[in-house]
Amino acid sequence: MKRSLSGIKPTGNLTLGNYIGALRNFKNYQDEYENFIFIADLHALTLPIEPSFLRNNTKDIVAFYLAAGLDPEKTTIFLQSDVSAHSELNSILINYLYMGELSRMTQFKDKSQKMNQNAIGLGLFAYPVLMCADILLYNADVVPVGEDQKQHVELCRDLVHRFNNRYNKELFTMPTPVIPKIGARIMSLSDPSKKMSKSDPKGDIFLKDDLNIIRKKIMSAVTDTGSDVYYDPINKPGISNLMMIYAALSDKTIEEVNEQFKDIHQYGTFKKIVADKVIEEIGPFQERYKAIINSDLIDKVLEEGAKKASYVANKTLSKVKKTVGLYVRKK
Ligand code: AQP
Repeated sequence: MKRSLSGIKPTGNLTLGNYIGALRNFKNYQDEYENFIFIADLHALTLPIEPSFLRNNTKDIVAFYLAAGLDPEKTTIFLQSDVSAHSELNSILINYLYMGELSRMTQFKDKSQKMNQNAIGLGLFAYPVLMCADILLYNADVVPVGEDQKQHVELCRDLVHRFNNRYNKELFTMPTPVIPKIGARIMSLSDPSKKMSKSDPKGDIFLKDDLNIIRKKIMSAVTDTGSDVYYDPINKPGISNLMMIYAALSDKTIEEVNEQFKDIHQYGTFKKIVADKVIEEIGPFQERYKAIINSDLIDKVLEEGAKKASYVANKTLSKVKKTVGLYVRKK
């Protein structure tokens, strides 16, 4: 059976962008693939973060995974920091990616340019190396991600070529990024030129927002001049973003949504339909989350997940160590 691997980093409150671009799709892989889904908590340390915030976000993500329909019997749900092989493979792979290619990563450029240039952590720069370790430890065939993570998976593909060629063996499986056709890049509701992002929350809808707040945020989303509702991301970015949200949550294509709204000539009416759709989906999701977040299910799932993930990851790590010439004692 082929493997799928994905994760979310607990850097903030999860947004509707994370839900549509990632979380909502994860359960689709658990019947077809051997599914590994983790919480990328080591990645969350790449920017300064309050410890209690990180801990709470981590618990939240486990509860969100379960509320989104991930079944621990079918999907291995685990914490990155529970599987030490991630850090160990990172220490090896860091020698096989180059500073030039890491400095060209869009996410690094975006995040680092907002920072004091003398205080950019090495971890932020080397973020894609750890992400390669995450993917390659499980020999993942597919990596479901939103648009912004595609570049990192492509860098990982370069690393696989380089590593396998250097040692003349197919040690690592070539991963393929899987980007949702609809909703791979949900934009901010207050500035549709910017991605909705949990660590830079402007115009975000959070998955834990009160439903009334969600409605208010959608009703006051920035729109464009005019009153017709059609998809045109260049000239109507605000309306197009709301259409994208609606399409993703209705499992419809943009063409179908264009057709559905062609006779609506009032943004207010359109926004109300979008708000109803978001609430129809997020309302029951929040109820499931509330039933899980204070139960002992979270620790049980993580404990079981750590065992299963470590077993697979340690096997790969051992092969890599032998391949690069590290001495591995017979057991
Ligand atoms: N706005 C978005 N639209 C669609 N997909 C999105 N994703 C993130 N934002 C959107 C997808 O969510 C998954 C988890 O992302 P991550 O936690 O690994 O970090 P990220 O990609 O950097 O997401 P954020 O929310 O912007 O986090 P911060 O602010 O911490 O960097 C990924 O599959 C991502 O593509």
